[in-house]
Parts: sequence; structure tokens; C-alpha cells
Amino acid sequence: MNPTTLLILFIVNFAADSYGQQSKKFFRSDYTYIEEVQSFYKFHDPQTWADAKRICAQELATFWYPENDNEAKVFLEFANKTKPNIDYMFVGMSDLLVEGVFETVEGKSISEVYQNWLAGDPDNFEGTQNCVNFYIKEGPGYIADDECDKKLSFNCKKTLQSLEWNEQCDMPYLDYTYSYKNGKCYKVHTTPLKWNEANAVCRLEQSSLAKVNNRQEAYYLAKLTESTPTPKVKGKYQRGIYHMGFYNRFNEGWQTIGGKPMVVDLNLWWGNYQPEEENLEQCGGMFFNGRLVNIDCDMRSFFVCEREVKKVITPDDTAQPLIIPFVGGGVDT
Ligand SMILES: [Ca+2]
Ligand SMILES: [Ca+2]
Repeated sequence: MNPTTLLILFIVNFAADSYGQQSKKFFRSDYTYIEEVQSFYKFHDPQTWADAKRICAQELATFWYPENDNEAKVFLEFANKTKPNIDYMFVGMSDLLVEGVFETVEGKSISEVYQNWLAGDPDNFEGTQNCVNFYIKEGPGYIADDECDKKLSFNCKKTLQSLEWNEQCDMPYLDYTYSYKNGKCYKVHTTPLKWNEANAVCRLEQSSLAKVNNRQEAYYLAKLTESTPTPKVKGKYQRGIYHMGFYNRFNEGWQTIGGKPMVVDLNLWWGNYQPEEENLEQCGGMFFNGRLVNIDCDMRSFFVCEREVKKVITPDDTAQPLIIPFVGGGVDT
């Protein structure tokens, strides 16, 4: 088969897969699809405007703002039905860049989308209103400028058209890597965070911090972290250690996320022993060589998220069995 034919086959297959997922009209179980506007929506609990923007991006969605009058109307009906107690919420519009020039989170002028201002707004009240509200309970969908540091509800939106799918991992995140042997998909995050923050990021991606069940998985993760390019990082962080999905934060013994006691070979741990329960470093980590270690929960580290894959897929594992020298412990095979 010549390269052009291969390329065409690849493109056809790829398009078919995307279309396949789009025809299922499924993005994430926590999003609601509205056919009329061919998009998925999810309400979130109150956050500042900046956090709302970050959270939507982490969910591969857009911080919602009305695209036009029709979407504002459809959204208002949806919001009044599902969240009747919310008076007003943040939307993805602000004049943070240039005072008085309102833009969407994608940098579009709001004159191209929606600008049904509440009477008297925008007024930049007391010189500190740079983020935009959308009124749900009263009115036909008015917007108004407000303080960005308030905590308000918000909505994230994903259009059906923008939906892409990681078939092996059965999720929209294309940067998760599938491991047939472990029956999981993984992503190495190279923005260092505290353990709690890392756990929250994995949850937004509908996964959890990775739990190492056995030596095979430890080898795999050591290889995966090694092959992931790491950017230069500003500030203090624990280099060479990755946050993992186990802890002893309440002095109840080492357990995995989900509350099951940690049962692994002792020689998977650094130094071949499980840390004492009264140890002050109560979060789970993994050295770059696959050894488990207890670390300070408040230290920033890279981390690994995992997602279990339930459906059976053809073997496509790039991780071959490895021989990894454990420091001080000779060579494990
Ligand atoms: Ca302003
Ligand atoms: Ca105002």
C-alpha cells in the first residue's frame, strides 16, 4: 500500500471515529446535552471568575457565555428548570484586558455574540467591576458587570462539533495513554501542585491520582514518567517525585483513594518498608524509578492521573517489561 493510500485510510478512520462519538451525543456523564443548540452544559458550584475559567478549560469545555439570543433563551429555560435557586451567575465575558472593552474568554468582542445589558450596566461600579454576570431568575437574560473575586455559579459548555474522543481510554482527553496490561489510561501532569490540588485536577478529568497496584504497574509508570518531557519549572517543587493516589492523612493507615487499605509488596516501597503511620509526611508519591514513598502533602510535585478502562480493547501496549535498578537494591527483574 502506498503512503498516500495509508494517509487517506488514516484520515477516513479518524473522521469516522469522531463522527461515531458525535452520533452518540455523549461527552461526560456530568454534562447535559441540549439538542436545540447541539451542545453539552454543566453547572458548577460557586467559584471566582478566574477559577471558573480554569475549571472549564480543565474539563475541555468553555466557560459559558451566550453565543446569541437563541442560545441565551434556551439556556435560560434549562437553568430555570435545573437551578431555580440561582439568581445570577458568572459568564465567560470580561473587560479585564482593557477597561470598558468587553470580550469573551476566547477574545471575541461581545458585540459579535450577546450584549443584552441590564439597564445602567456596564457601570464599572467603584472602578472594580471587570467580570460579567448573567441573570437567571428575573428578566430575559440580562448581563451586568461585577467583581471578579466574588464566588458565583457558572456553567461550562462543550459544542457537539468540537467533541473529540480517545477511543482506547473511552474519554475526551486525547493525552491519556492506554496500557493494555494495566487496564488503565494514564496522564503525567508536569505542572507541580500540592497533593490535594493534584487530586482535584485528576477529578476534573474524571480520573484519580494513580494507584500503583503491583510491580508491573510501577515499572510502567516509571517508564511513562521518564518518557514524558518535563518543562522548566519556576519555584520550589519536589523534583523526581510524582504524587500518587494513596495517603495516610487521617492516621488511619495507608490507604488508596477510595478508602481501601494499601496492599502492595513491601519492596515496592522505597527502602522496602511501609512508612510508619505517625510519620508526618502523609501523602503518597512515587520516585522516578517506580519506588513508592511518603511525601509532604503541601510540597508541589508533578503527578499522574489514572482512569480504569472497562471495555476490552486490542492489545496495544508500548510498555515492554523493564529492568529497573532500584537504588540500593540491585536490579529487579
Ligand atoms: Ca470594568
Ligand atoms: Ca455593574
